[in-house]
Amino acid sequence: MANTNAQLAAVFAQMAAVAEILGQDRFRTIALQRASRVIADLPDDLATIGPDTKALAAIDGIGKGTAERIAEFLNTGRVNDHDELLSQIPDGLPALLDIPGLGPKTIALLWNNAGIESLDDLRAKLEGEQLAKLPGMGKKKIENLRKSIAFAEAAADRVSIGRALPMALWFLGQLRAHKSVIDAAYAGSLRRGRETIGDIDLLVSADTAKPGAAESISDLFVSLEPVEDVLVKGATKTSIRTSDHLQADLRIVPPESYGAALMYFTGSKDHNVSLRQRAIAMGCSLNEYSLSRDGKPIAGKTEQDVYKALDLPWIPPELREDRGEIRLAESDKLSKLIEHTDIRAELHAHTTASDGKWSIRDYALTCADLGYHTVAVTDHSQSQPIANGLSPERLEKHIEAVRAVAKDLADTITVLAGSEVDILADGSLDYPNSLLKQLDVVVASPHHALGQDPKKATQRLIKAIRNPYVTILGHPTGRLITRREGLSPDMKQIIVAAADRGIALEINANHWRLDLRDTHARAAIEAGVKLAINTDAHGPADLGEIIYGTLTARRAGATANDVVNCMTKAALAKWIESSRQ
Ligand code: DGT
Ligand code: CA
Ligand code: CA
Ligand code: ZN
Repeated sequence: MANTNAQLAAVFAQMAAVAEILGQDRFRTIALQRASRVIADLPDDLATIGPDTKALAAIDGIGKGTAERIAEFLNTGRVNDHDELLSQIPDGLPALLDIPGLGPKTIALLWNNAGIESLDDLRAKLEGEQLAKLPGMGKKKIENLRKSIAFAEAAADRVSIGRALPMALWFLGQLRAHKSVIDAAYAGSLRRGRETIGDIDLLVSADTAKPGAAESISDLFVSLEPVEDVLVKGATKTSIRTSDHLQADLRIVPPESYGAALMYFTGSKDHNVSLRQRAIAMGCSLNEYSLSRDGKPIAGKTEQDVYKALDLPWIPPELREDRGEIRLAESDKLSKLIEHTDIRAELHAHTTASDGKWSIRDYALTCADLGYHTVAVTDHSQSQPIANGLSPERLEKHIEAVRAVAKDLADTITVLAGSEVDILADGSLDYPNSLLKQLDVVVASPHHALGQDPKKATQRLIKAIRNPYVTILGHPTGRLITRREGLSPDMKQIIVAAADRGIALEINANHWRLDLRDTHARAAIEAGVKLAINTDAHGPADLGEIIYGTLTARRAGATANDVVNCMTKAALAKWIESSRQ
């Protein structure tokens, strides 16, 4: 299974949190947190290395103790120390760690001083006055906690696309290996590229008339290792839940219905309803088996066939939300959407100078290998001490280091000196203009005070946009999908300010962020504002997140022309220059 690393990273993170709740030695907590981060960032799957303590301890950043626990996990699926820690706190307490803004210290306080042992306890006590009297709690914090719980509950039954897509691809790989499977695909919200996914919809084409064929495919499906519960198992539909709480539906259809079924199960429901009405108006009927006239199927093998029979061009799944795409398709006005292979530049990434895991040079060379012509080095600014943000003095040295690499690699790739400058709570930037002036690219992003009220947040971001040296507004809301709501500025005003200044708004491609979100990106494009799609990479593996950014951009209807990262080298240089005032 491809997510052993993620599972182990979560185990270590939870050990760190529980140790902190228990008030254990701070160094133990820090070591466990570090182990969690190292494991999460490993390029190779630990399961492929196997439970060999020596080989594990040879990995950079993994000590003997961590190696032993990893081996234990690979052997038994559990870590003894983890169970031991959990046994010392009430069963309901770890769930509190999932509430955004609620950390181990506060949880310890709530447990020790207010007897809170579960989310239900917390919810009940939040109704009363008592919690506000605890040291460090206060009215404002209580109010934020209430909001966080509501947000976490609303998000609870959906997962990030970054979790669902790798799992879906893994399932498809297994299913395609079955001899009766002719074709297989994922459908549903995942295929439409939504930022969160309710469940994974898988579709298989097989000779369903052949006795036992469909049954043998569903037998294989339910026997796969990640499957924990089988919810439904029938002739054509099987539903399962994985051990990490993802739900997946598998449907098996004959080849002549594969296109119609793919269309139907890709949705969205509203898009389907509109298409069905169109079919009826044409004297036909449309369902998951086929498009039919007088009860006789006329199309169904491929999606293209069905759309064509409906007198429409094929509509990309990301647009199938019934937001006017059918009208555009009718008049042949669908534009060619951006593809991740159109990306030619990365303009937001971190190196070892702040909290990244690679050198300036490795970053640039990895991007050159991907065919990029330009990269910007944008390490954190001074107000981000946790991320090892650069003081003005360190930034000046860092600029020199970037310039040296740039000179060295001039024939290979253009390396620009930049910074991810923190937007402070009042909208001022974390470096003086005299320093920003020396940079080629300034990505200005909010990182803290993300609970600010919308009006303040709007003023804050507009003030940052108006700084004459800003090139890109980075992850504008600071949200973390299913974890943190982030700022809720008036996006219309932000877009007007960005258009006015000629800067780009970022779609941060990291699957936890996808910030700007699809609808805001669409509004930006309509206002003529350029988008930047950046991965915010901290190491080589992160560059792959670009797919989530381009999916979001496609949902916004973006073409390559809307995105600065798709410009030619010369055009990008010119645009960056023109974005300065
Ligand atoms: P999700 O799973 O909540 O992220 O969103 P979807 O869109 O994947 O929804 P899901 O899994 O319930 O169903 C997959 C697709 O199947 C959906 O996008 C459209 C189609 N579908 C499901 N139920 C209906 C229905 O009652 N009517 C129509 N027209 N289509 C449906
Ligand atoms: Ca679904
Ligand atoms: Ca479903
Ligand atoms: Zn960043």
